Amino acid sequence: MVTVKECPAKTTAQTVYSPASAPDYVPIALLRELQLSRLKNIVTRAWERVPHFRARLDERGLTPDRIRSLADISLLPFTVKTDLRDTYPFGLFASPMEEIVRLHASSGTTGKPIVVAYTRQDLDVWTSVMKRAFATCGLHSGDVIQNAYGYGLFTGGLGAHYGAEDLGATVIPISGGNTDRQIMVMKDFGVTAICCTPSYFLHMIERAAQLDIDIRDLPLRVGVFGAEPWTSGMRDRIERLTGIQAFDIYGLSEIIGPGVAVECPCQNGLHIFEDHFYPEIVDPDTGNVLPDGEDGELVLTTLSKYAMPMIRYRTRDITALMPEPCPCGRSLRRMRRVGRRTDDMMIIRGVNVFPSQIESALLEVEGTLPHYQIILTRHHGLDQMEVQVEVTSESFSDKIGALEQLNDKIADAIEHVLSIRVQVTLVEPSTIQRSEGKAKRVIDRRLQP
Ligand code: DLL
Repeated sequence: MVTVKECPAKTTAQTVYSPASAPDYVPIALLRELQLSRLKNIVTRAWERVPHFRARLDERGLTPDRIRSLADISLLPFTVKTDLRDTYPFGLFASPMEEIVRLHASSGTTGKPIVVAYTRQDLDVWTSVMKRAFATCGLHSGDVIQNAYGYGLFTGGLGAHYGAEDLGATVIPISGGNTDRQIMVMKDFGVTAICCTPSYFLHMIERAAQLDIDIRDLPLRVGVFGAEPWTSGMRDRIERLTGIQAFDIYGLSEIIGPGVAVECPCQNGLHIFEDHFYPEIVDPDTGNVLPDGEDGELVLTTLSKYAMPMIRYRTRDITALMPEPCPCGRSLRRMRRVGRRTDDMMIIRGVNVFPSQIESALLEVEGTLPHYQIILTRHHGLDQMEVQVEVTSESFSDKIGALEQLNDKIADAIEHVLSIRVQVTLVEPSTIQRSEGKAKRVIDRRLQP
């Protein structure tokens, strides 16, 4: 055990930290030691029990005892989404079915889902990281948490549920959907925190206004939003409209579900629960490990997952590690918020475009709601992009000239970000379909006849 100075934001007392009693504040040397011993264990477990992983190591002439330092992780092969598809449904499991107590699945865009498994111990780890995540957002027993992430095969609902219960908070397991009931519950049950996708919360804000309810008058003070990319501009908008503090939470089914990383009150990057998930950033094209601070693809290794260890999983999420200490005092490294995925990049007239860039541009323009959709089509072999943007009812009732001006303003804002002019179409309020979970930002009509 090591004695270190407590974060000034908390108390000025001297405190003793250990991985068991205060994992978020554990001294870095101790954390690295813990990570290495867990890494060795997990690689051995995967090698002994998962034929797919063993074959990959054999191809490279590697055995688990070759892992002597954390840097040696770069010797290990990557795991990619197709590895999960190719071994569907249970091929990557490292535990017998008698020890697996839960399955979840992520729908995926094509064909069969990805199936993920948990032992009792894995569920305990998941609960503990989610509990830590909620505590990081300033929640505690006495808070009333409305959990509007979907319950079911999606990991959001149950993942948040058990973490919130373990925290001692009162959980309302409302799941997604039925927005009027969500608002009634939020108001009548004295809800202090809400969990859902940021796009769904935006829809709740809008619906509350239609019902003449001002969220600022309610006891709601915290939002724990994730499962999809959202910009810091969107956060500002949400906080301004509701008076709550909006935190970003990140995770993915293949690794555990929600609870891989979360923002602290500094709201500058997400602390990764590094005692369970080892992060690397790689160049998406070459797979080479990139230095801290550089943007690249996040690769995660589960350090304590029994049922389905994931070694160097390529998340396709683009971010960077922020090695500088955080003023909150947590020793866990941070990653920048995830705004892009390697696979949601569109190439329009030779320019790389991500949906989050469109969102940032729209948030700069008054008179629009951040409800938008990108329609991709192909004319004579060239990709075309149309951005449909909902305007507020006040703007919509304006004269045609004012709407044309707004259209130009939006096209200018997008051009400023992308350096190309795209077609902008203003649509009436409530025309773009609202999602109760992850928003569908891009409609791809390029392959339609
Ligand atoms: O979305 C788990 C989750 C539930 C996270 C609730 C947070 C809150 P999947 O359905 O497997 O799992 O989708 C994982 O969603 O690889 C990212 O591309 C994206 N994603 C998740 N959280 C964020 C976030 C859950 N905070 C995929 N910011 C990931 C940006 C996110 N993207």
